[in-house]
Parts: sequence; C-alpha cells; structure tokens
Amino acid sequence: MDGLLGNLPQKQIVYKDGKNKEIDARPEYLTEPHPKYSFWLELCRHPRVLNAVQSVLGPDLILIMSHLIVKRPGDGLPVAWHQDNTYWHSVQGTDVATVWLAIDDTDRANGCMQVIPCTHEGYPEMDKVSTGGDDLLGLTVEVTPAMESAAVCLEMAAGSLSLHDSFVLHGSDANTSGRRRAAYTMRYANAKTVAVDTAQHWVPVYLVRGETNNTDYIDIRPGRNLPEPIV
Ligand SMILES: O=C(O)CCC(=O)C(=O)O
Repeated sequence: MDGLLGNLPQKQIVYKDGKNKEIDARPEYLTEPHPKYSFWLELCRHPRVLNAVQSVLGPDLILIMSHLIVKRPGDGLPVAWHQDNTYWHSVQGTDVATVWLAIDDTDRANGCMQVIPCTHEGYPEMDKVSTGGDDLLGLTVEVTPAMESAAVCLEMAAGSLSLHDSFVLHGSDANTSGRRRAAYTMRYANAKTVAVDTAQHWVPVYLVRGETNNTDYIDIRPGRNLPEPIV
C-alpha cells in the first residue's frame, strides 16, 4: 500500500457530485487495485475472507470490484450516508455485499465506518441528493434524525473485517485525528442470482468460489493461477 500511496498521480478522474470529474488526487479514491496487483487479488480470494462472504451470500461467489479508502491524518474526507447499489448500474440483483477490511485501527476520531441497521430491508432504492460539501461522493440520501440516531459506529482493530449489504445505509465522518485510517473494501455478489453486465462494468469480474454459467467471468478459484496483472 505504501507504493500506491507514494505514487499517487497528480490528478484523478472520480465519480463525484453525480458525474465523472477530474480532481487533485487523494488516497480515498484508490479504486480497483486488484486487477493490477496480484497482492490485492490474492487477498480477495483468501479463504478467511471468502468464508465470511459465503456466510451471507452463499457458496457461489464473484468478486465485482474493490476500493482502497485511505483517510490521511487530519484531512481525511467524510463519506455521506449512501447505499452502494445505486452507484453500480451494471450489477443487477440484491445478493451483493462488501467486505470492509480494516488496515489501520479505526474508531470515531479517525472516521470509522457507520451503518444504520436494517435500512436494507425490502431493498429500497433511495434517491440521491447533493451534499453541497466536500466529501467522497458529493451525494447522499435524506436521513431523518431518528434514523441517524440509530447509527452504529464500527470501531475495529486492524486486520478485522465487517460485511455490509449493498442496500444498507452507511458512511463515515472526516478523519480529524492524527492517525491514518486505511481500509480495503472487497465487493462480492452471488454468482447465480446476480447478473453483471460485463460490457458496461469497468473491471473484470472474477469467479472466486463455487460455480457459474457465465463464461465472461475470470476463474480465480483457489488453486487456479492468477491472470497476468492488467497494467
Ligand atoms: O470507508 C468508508 O469510510 C466508507 C466505505 C464505503 O462507503 C463502502 O465500503 O461502501
């Protein structure tokens, strides 16, 4: 990760404020390291990670994307309340979840993840509105004070992971501490109940466990060789 942080480009194109835009690069936006570096792809098929995912999504699993979200000490961006699924138009289905792996210890002060429990029930698709502020996405959803007061902070030790549904409301505050807050998010779906339009999707989709009929997915189930990194 130090290599990635040390080699941040000057500018990045990111999806923010509802469109692709060029910004001064920030380490919160290190997207899709897994097709480019076998270290990250290997992590995405680690049996301990996949066992956790299987416990919620079942035995047939695809890896659909990943993001490194690194909040620097002092000025790490907040992430406003959002649902992941409304950003992923090439992914159709509800059996989709994210593994959020803590790379650093994370707590309220350095901007740990927060979730509003049960907001995924019934799979509502909430409308997005502008935050009007400087945060990771520039968009949020309307959250009532009662919903917000139910939020749970996921304070976690480095090396531990949480799982969240792609419809559940979640976000995080700015990092106002003197400590970095880095996390790696690995996004998975049930290979049989979720369809990914690989022509529209921006990274390859990998079969990591179980079976699929979709021949577009790259088979990296444990024991298979990893493909050459995509530069
Ligand atoms: O790491 C964070 O603070 C937010 C993560 C997030 O929004 C996600 O994993 O979908």
